[in-house]
Amino acid sequence: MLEFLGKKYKLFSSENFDDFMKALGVGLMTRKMGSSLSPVVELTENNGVYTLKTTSAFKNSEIKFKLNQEFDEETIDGRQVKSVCTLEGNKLIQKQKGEKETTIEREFTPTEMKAIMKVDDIVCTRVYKVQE
Ligand code: ACD
Repeated sequence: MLEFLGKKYKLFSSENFDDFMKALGVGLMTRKMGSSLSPVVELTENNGVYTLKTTSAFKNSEIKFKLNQEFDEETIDGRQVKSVCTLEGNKLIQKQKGEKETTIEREFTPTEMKAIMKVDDIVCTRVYKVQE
């Protein structure tokens, strides 16, 4: 069992999230709200089905997927995309194909999770610390 499954990671620092959202066409009010939040991310697995939950005071999101299998996803900002997730060691790599292609790489350690999110030429880095 992967040691980071079932751990809750809370946002600690964030760089370029506003530019990332802007490139996706997210409006000003939602961007302001999105930037002010400290979401909690949790990845779990049951019989090969992974669940990635993101919770915050404003919006919650939950996606379920099998590794390497394309699935339909509605993103937090309401885009309809085709996503595929792969796991490379402790790194969950999510590729979303839609009007824009985005990649979210989440690297888990026992104490923190680092998400690198890319769209166009924008790179957004968010670091989350494990909640005890
Ligand atoms: C996180 C949030 C990851 C968000 C990644 C992609 C979403 C794209 C744009 C965000 C749009 C609106 C922002 C609103 C809320 C942000 C937090 C919501 C959490 C469910 O993993 O940190």
